[in-house]
Amino acid sequence: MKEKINQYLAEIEKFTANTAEELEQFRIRYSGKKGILNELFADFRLVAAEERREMGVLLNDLKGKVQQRIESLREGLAGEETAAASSHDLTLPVNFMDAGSQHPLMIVRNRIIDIFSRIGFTVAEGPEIEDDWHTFSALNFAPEHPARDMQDTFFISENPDVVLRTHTSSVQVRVMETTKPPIRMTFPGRVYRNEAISARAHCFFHQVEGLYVDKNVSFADLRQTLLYFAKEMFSPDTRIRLRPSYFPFTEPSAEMDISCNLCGGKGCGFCKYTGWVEILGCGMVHPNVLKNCGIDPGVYSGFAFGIGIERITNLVFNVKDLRMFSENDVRFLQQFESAWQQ
Ligand code: 2NL
Repeated sequence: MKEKINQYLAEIEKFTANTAEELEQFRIRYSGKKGILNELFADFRLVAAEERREMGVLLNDLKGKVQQRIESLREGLAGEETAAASSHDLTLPVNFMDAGSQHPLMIVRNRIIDIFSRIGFTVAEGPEIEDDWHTFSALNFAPEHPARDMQDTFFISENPDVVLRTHTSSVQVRVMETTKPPIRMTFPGRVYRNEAISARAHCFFHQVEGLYVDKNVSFADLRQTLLYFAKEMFSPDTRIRLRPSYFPFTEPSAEMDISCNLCGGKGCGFCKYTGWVEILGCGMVHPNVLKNCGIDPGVYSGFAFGIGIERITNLVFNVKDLRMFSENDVRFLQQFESAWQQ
């Protein structure tokens, strides 16, 4: 019996449990109803009187060792379990935070503002909800001009003096009314037109307008400034062409084309085989507009231009459908993150 006990002691000392299940098997083997301890205590009754004392001590010691072993292994396993549940697994892949990206229209808008800021144009913004004076009358729109039609402009029906601005020129009027020239500024912002929404039209779009008012500002200044812009915006070998046009607020007025940046002016599907692509409208500020804003057209002259941001963005990024700009589909928006930054 002594021998057996020593064998068991060695086994207990060596035993380790990797799982709770293994530990339970061990417990049953020793402390179970038909386990080793009960078996030994049953045998103990048959032990001769002179050996009883010694055997009793050995048996009780074995029982204690079994108990200790089970307890210490149980603690170890529980410790591992809580460690697994609560501690961070440093080998797991990182959850990257989506950094977001600039909207393509804002990339282009900022680039336009930046190009003009390098030749001294500061930036001004103003209200999207305007009155008739700043939107139409001050800008030399005739009383019956079609732009004043409900079909083209969003009016507030209770008060037809309140409109959603159709261009950022209204901000220019506000600046001219309150600022003594020289004025050299760009005017970015959202503008509204009463259009049925399609791939090619939307009820709002974005503009950067520009204004330069000082003594002796000429059409040559207009042309050179816009040539600088075209070269900075597209490429140094870009050429420009000014075609006569009409706006109520400029005289003379022009439409500006750039040499097609896809085919270099040779003619391709994109420029409809003309070699030229229209990018903006411009002209010399009409004397009536200067007068309406409190600036003496006998002393000052100026040029102005209006750039449609969607149009330039379509040119640069080849976006086919205007609606994409306001749907906020991240699959669309994410494409512009790194493309064509400064
Ligand atoms: C276009 C054409 C243009 C202007 C905007 C302007 C503003 C004032 C006075 C005179 Cl306050 N002109 N702005 C001038 C010519 C053209 O925009 O097609 N824009 C998208």
